[in-house]
Amino acid sequence: PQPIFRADYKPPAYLIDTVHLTFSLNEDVTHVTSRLALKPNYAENGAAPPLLLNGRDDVKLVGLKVAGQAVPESGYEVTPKSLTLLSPPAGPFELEVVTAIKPQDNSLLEGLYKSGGNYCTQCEAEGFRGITYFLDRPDVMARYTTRIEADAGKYPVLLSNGNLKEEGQLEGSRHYAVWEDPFPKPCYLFALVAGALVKKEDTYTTGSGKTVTLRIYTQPANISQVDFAMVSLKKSMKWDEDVYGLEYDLDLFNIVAVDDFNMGAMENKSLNIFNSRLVLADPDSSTDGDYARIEGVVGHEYFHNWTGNRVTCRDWFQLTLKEGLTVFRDQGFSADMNSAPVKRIEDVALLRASQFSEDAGPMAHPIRPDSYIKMDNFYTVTVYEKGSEIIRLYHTLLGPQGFRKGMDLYFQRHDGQAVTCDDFLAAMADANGEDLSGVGRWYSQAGTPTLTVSTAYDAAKKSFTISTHQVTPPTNGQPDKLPVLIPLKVGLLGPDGQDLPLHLEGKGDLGASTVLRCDAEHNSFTFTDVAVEPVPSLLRGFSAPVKLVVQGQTDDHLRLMFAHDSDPFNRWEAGQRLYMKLLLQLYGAAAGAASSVPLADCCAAAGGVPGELVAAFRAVLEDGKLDGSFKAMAMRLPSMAEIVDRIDEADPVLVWQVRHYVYQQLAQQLRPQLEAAIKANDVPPGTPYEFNAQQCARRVLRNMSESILGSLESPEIQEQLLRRFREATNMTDRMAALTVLCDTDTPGREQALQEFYAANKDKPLVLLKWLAVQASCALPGNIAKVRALMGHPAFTITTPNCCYSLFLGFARSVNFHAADGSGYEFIGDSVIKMDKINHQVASRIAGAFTTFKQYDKERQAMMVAQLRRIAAVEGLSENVFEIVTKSLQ
Ligand code: BAL
Ligand code: ZN
Repeated sequence: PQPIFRADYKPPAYLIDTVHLTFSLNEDVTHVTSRLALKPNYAENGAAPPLLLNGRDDVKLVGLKVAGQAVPESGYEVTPKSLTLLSPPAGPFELEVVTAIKPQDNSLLEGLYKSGGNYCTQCEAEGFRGITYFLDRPDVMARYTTRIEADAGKYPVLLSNGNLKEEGQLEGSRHYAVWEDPFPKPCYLFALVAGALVKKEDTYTTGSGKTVTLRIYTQPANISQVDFAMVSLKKSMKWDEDVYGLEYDLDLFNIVAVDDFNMGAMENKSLNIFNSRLVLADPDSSTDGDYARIEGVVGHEYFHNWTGNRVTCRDWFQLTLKEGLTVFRDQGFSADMNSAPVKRIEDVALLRASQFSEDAGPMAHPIRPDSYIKMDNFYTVTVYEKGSEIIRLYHTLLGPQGFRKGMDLYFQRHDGQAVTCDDFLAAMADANGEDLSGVGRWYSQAGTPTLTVSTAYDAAKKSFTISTHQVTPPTNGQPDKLPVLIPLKVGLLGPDGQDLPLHLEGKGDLGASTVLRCDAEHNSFTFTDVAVEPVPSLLRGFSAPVKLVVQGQTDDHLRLMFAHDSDPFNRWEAGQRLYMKLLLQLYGAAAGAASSVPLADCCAAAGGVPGELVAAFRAVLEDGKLDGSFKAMAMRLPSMAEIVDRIDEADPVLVWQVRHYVYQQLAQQLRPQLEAAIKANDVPPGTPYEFNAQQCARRVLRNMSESILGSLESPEIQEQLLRRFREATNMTDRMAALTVLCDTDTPGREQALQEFYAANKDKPLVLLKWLAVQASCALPGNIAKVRALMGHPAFTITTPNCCYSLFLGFARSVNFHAADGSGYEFIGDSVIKMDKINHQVASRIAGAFTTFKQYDKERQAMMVAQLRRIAAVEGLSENVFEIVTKSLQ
C-alpha cells in the first residue's frame, strides 16, 4: 500500500452539481443507480482528462452511461479500487453509474450495511465508494436527491438527508421515499437508513422562530430510552444559538440508533447515525458516565452541522479543522451544562493518559498529518483531543469575544466551502488584527513540547521573573522542531495561598491571572510590585498541551496550591504532582530492590506514603466547601499510562502494584474518613435517580471512597461491597461496586457477576459493561477467563462494541502485560482474527502494541514479536498494515 501525501493535493478535475441516487434494496443484491451532473474543473480550453472515480472491490459495475448512451467497454477501465471514464465529453455532462452491492455481507461496516436487520450507512471517511463509483473526496460538494425502494413490511421507515419530497407504494409489497437535501455536501455526509424502526418526536423552536421537528429512531424495544438524548439535543441547539449565534438550518433533524457501528456517531446532514450506546439511556442501564457521554456526543454531532457540514474540509489531512473545533465546542457545551472545572480536569486527564503516549510513539503525527495510508487510522486522540487544545489556544489568546469574532468571520468567509486549517487560522487572525502565525506550527509539528520554567525573586526590587525554555522532542519523520506559541496562563500565590495582584513591566494591573506568550526557545517575563516571594501557579487551566517542568517547585508549594489555588485545575494538578512524585519514588525503590523483597517492604523502606500527603488528601476529603465531583477527581491517583509515561522502560506490572499500594495505604490510614464520606453521600432511600450535578457529585464521591477502601481486600469490606451491589438502585452504583468486586478473588466476585448477567442478559448494551469489567480485571491469570468470554453468548465478534469492551478493555488492563507474554499473544490473535471481519476494529486493537517502547526490554521484545507476527499475515488490510509497519520502522 502506498501513502498519500498532503503536499500532493490537487483540486479535482471535475466537480458535481447534483447527484440523483436510487437504491433498490433487496435481500440478495441491492442496485444503486447514480446520476451525476458533472462539470469541468480543469483548465479552460484544456482537453478533458480521464475521469477517475473511486470504488471498492465488493462493488460491481452493472451499467455506465454518458448523456444517456451506454459507454462501450473500450471507453472505461475498472480496477478493484476505481472506475475510469477514459474520454469524457468536453463541458458539463451527465454520467449514470449502476452498481450492485451486498450490504448483508458487508462486515466492514463502511458504506451500506445491515445492522439488526436494518440498512444503514457509514460513509466517513471513504465509505461512499463502497456504494457506488464516485469522486469520494470532501472537496466535491453536490446537492443530493435520494430515492429508496424497499419491502414495505420489513423496512417501513426509509430515511435519507434533507427533506422528504415524496413517498408511496410500488408494485407488490414494496414502497419508496424520495429525499432531497438542499445543502451541497461531500459524499461522506450522505446517509441512508431503512428498517423496522420506531420514533420519538419532539420540536424545537429556534431563536428566529422556526419550528424544527426532532425525531429519534430506534428498534421498537429501545424507544423508551431516548428521552435523555432528546433533551440533550434540544439543549445543544439552544447552546449553539446562545454561544455562537448558530441556528439549525432545516425543518427536520433525525437521529437513528444502530447497534453495529465502528465509531461513536456520525454527523450526516440532518440524519445523524449513532452507535446505540451513545443514544439509549435509563438509570437501570446507564451510568452517570454514560449520561455525560451521551450529552456530549449528541452535542458534538449536532455542532458539526456548522463546523463540518456547512463548512467542511478540503481534504482529509484537514480533519482537525472540523474535529478539533467540534470537540472544543462539545467540551464547552458539557462544561456549561455541568461542572466546568471538573470537565476541564477530565479532558486533560484523558489527553495526558492517551494522547501524550500517542505523541511519544511510532504513530505520532501532527494534528494535521502529512501523510496516511488509510485515513481511518487518523481519527485519533491527536486529531480530536489535541486538535481541540489547539483551538483552545486561540480562545485563551483572544478571549471569548475575540474567539467569537474569529468564528463569525470564518462562517462569513467560508459557508458552503471545503477549506483548510490555514483558512481557520486566517479568520481568527484577521478578525482580531493579531499575528497568530505562532499557532500555525502546532498544526505541522508532532510531539508534546516540554516547557521548563524557572523563577527568581528579587527582594530588593520586589520583582519576580519567570523564565521559560521550550523543547519539542523529535518524532518519526520530524527530527528537528521549532518553537511554538505557548500561552502560559499564570497567577502568583502569597504565603496564605491567596492570589497576589499582577503587574507586568509596562502592562499595568492585570488582576489575578494573566497569559504570557512563550513563542521562542527562551522567554522571560518580569512581574513588578511583588511584595513577598510568591508561589507561581503556572499553566492555569492547562492553557497549552505541554509537559510542564517547574524548577524549584517544592512539596510545600504543591501543598499550598492543593489547599488554596483559586484556579481549580491547578489545585487538582498540585495534588497530581504530589502523588506522581511519590509514585515515582516508590517505583524507583521497588524496581531497585531484589525481587525477593515484598513490594510493601520496599515501599515502606522508601518512606511509604508520608503523613503530609495523607493529611492533604484528608483535607480535600473533609473540605465542606469543595464539590464532590472535584473531590473525587482530586482523590484519583495518576493513571497507569501517565505514570508509565514518566518512567524509562517501565515495568507495567510493578507500576500497577505501586499504585495499588498507595491506594491501600490511603485506605488504611483514612478508613474512618472514607467510611464517613460514603455514609454522608448515600442518596436517601426512595430518591429517584437523576442525572444532575448534585446527585452525580454524591455518587462519584461515595463510589470513589468505596473503591479506595476496596483496595484493602478485607472480608468485611467485600461483604459491604456485595451488599451495595445488590442494593444499588441505579447502574452507576451497581457498576461501581461490581468493578471493585471484580478485582477481588472472593466468592462475592462470581456471585455478583452471575447475578448481574442474569438480571441483564437481554440488554446487549448492559452486557458490554459486564464484558468490559471482566476484561479489564487485574486478577492474575485473568487472561483465560477473557479468552473464554469470546465463546459466551454475550459476545458477538461482528459487533464492534463487543470487541471494544473485550479486547480494548483487556488491552488496558495490567494482565495485557503479563510477564509470560500471554496477554500480548491474545491481543495478537484478536487482531489477526478481526482483520478478516472488520479492518477498522482490527487496527484499533492493533494500536495496543504501538506503545511498546515505553516498556522494559523483555516486554518490548514480546510486543514486537506480535507486531511481526501480524505483519506476516497474508492479505492484511491497509488499516492494520499501516499501524504495524509504522510501529516496526
Ligand atoms: N465524523 C466522525 C464522527 C465524529 O467525529 O463526529
Ligand atoms: Zn466529530
